[in-house]
Amino acid sequence: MSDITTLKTELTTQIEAANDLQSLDDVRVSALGKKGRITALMKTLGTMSPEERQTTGQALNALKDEIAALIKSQEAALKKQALAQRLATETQDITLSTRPQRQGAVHPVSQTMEELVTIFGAMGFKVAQGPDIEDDWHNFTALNFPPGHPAREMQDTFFLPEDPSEEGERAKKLLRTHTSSVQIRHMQNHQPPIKTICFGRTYRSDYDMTHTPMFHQMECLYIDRDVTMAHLKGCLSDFVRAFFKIDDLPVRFRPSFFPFVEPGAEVDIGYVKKPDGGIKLGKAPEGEEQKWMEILGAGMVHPNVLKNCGIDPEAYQGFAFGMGLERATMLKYGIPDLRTFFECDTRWLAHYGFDPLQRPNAATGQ
Ligand code: FA5
Repeated sequence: MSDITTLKTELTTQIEAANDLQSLDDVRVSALGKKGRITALMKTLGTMSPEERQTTGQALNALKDEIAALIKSQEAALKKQALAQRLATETQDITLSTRPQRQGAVHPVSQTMEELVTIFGAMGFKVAQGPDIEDDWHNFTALNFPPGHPAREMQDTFFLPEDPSEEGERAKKLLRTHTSSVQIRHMQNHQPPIKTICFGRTYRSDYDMTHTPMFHQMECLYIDRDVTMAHLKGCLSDFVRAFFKIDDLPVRFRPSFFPFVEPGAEVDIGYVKKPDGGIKLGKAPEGEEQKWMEILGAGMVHPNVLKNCGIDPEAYQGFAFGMGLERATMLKYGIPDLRTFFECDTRWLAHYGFDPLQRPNAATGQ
C-alpha cells in the first residue's frame, strides 16, 4: 500500500509540473499506458491472495481514477492557459479592405422614367397606371379608331385569344400597342381636372435597329375647362428642355394625324450632324444646317374620346402626348442601338447604367 501512496505522490507531482500538453501526455503514458506504472501494478493482482487482491485492487482502481481525473483537469488548465496566451499575443488586422463587391446599375429606361416623374411631378402631374393586356375597345375603339379604320394598321398588333366571359370588342384581347389606353381607363374613372402621366410596356410586331416588339412609352394627359394648344406647346417645350438639359433646344411642332387628337402634331427637336457622323442635340450654329428628329406624338384630345369616357366635350378639353422612352433615352445618352436595351448584357448595363444611390433629385430634376 505504501508503494501506491508513493506512486500517487510522485505522479501527482509530475502532473502538476507538466507545463505543456506534450509533457502531460508523457506522464499519462508513463502512468496509465500499456506499459505504465499503474498498469504494471494492476498486472500483479493475479499473483496475490484473494483478500490482498481485493484491497489492493480497490486501491489501484481508486488511484487510476484519481490520476486520470488529475490529468484531465491539468489538461483543461493548460488549454485555457494556451488560449489566454494566444488571445494576448495574436492580433487580427481588421483594417484590411474587403474583396471588391460587384455593384448593380439602374437601367437607362428606369433612369429616364425617374427623371420624367421628377420633371412632370414639379408641374403637378400624378402617375396613373393601366394593364399590359388590353381589350380592343380601350386600345382602339374608345380612342376613335372604329373597327376597320385604316389607322389600326399603323400599329402592328399582337392579338390574344378571345375572352369568353366578355362580349364584342371587350372580348378581343391584345397586348396594348400604346399607353393611350391608360388615358381612357383614367378618364372613365375620374372627372376633370385630370393631370396625369403614365409609363408602361407597349407591344408591336416590329424589329430593327430603332424598333423592338416590346418598348416603353410615356403618356401625358391634361384635361380641364380652358386647356389650349398653347398650354401643350409650353408644357412640351419646358419638358424637352429640362429632360435634355439644353435651355435653347429647338422644338418644332409639325401637323400630323392620330385618330384620338384634333389637331394632332408630331414634335421634333433640333440637332446638328457631327463630322464623325454622330449627332449633337441643339441649335445649329450660323451657317450650319438645322436638322430635326421626331420624338413624340401629341394633340388636343378629340371630342369623341372625351364622350366615350363620359366627359362633356362642350365643358372640357385638353391635350395628350405620347413618347417612346427608349428613343428619348438613346438620344439623351448617345446609345446607338435600341435592341441592346433588352439583351440583358451586364457589360452594357455597367457602361450605360446609373448609380443606384444617385437618384434624380426631386427639387432640381437633375
Ligand atoms: C403613339 O403610340 C401615340 N399613342 C402617341 C400619342 C399619344 C399621340 C397622345 C398623340 C397623343 P406612335 O405610334 O407614333 O404614337 O408611337 C409613339 C412613339 O413610340 C414613337 O415616336 C417611337 O418613339 C415609339 N415607338 C413606336 N414603335 C416603336 C417600336 N417598335 N420600338 C420602339 N419604339 C417605338
